[in-house]
Amino acid sequence: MEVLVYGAGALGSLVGGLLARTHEVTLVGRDPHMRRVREDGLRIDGEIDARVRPRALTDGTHRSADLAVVTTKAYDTDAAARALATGEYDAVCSLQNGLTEERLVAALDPTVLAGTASYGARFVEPGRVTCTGIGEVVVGALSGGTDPLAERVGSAFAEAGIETTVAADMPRRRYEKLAVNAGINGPSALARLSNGATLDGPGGEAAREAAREVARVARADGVALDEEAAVDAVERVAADTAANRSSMREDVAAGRRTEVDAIYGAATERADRFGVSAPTCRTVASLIRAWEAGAGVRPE
Ligand code: KPL
Repeated sequence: MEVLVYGAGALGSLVGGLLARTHEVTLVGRDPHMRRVREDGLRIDGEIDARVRPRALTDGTHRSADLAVVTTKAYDTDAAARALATGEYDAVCSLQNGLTEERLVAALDPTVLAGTASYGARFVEPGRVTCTGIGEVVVGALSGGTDPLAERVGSAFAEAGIETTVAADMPRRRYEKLAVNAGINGPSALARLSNGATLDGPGGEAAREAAREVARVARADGVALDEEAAVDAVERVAADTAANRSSMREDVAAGRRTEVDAIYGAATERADRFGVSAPTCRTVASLIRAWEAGAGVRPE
């Protein structure tokens, strides 16, 4: 299969690199990472050891492939969609944080599949990414049910040796992932703690409550996610990735913009839309946005 991976950050490089073991992969990202991949290939170390040679581009416009996988930061989704709209793809699959798929659907003709990825990835240096934890990629139809395209995409991931599930319940899984991100990312970034320590310490209360709020929003949106299941998911992911730093914790440590709007903004906007109260998500969002403003990385 020909695959274009749009967004060669840590996760995009890892997923693209793993796919490149079996498929024809084009990575789209920034220099100097892309230049190094072009010159010397991509090195994956940590839990997986591989050296692969995907194509590496800094411009993802006017391309075509069977599949485009979107792995940009959530706030770059519209830019990714604009670039992908100039090319031709049978399917587009998002592996991003936040509920970004609707934005892709609004901008693109090809079928947009929902996806989640729980592999741990850390960008080490240009041309090198570390797999910090074997997780799973889950793909499926955005509105749930079965879809032959999702089966095809799932087979392509599995052929490349990626742990893959093709799921018929993506609406629930997307909200569960949002609950996990709302539970772990903000509290871990504010407390400057690893995922495990965040849940185990005093911040664990806010983490669990944020997850419960997302579950209530999901139910108001007609998606069956109960509060206990959302809290279980947060606890499970925090335990599985105990030593890892969440992406928001990494963003704050590096003085970068965060995905606060895609995670907490999505949760609180939907809470408002459905008349559900989400005070914890709102407070965490406000504190992270205050940090962004103070650090000069908050967009106008
Ligand atoms: O997706 C994540 C992130 O860091 O962005 C995990 C590790 C699941 C924590 O929310």
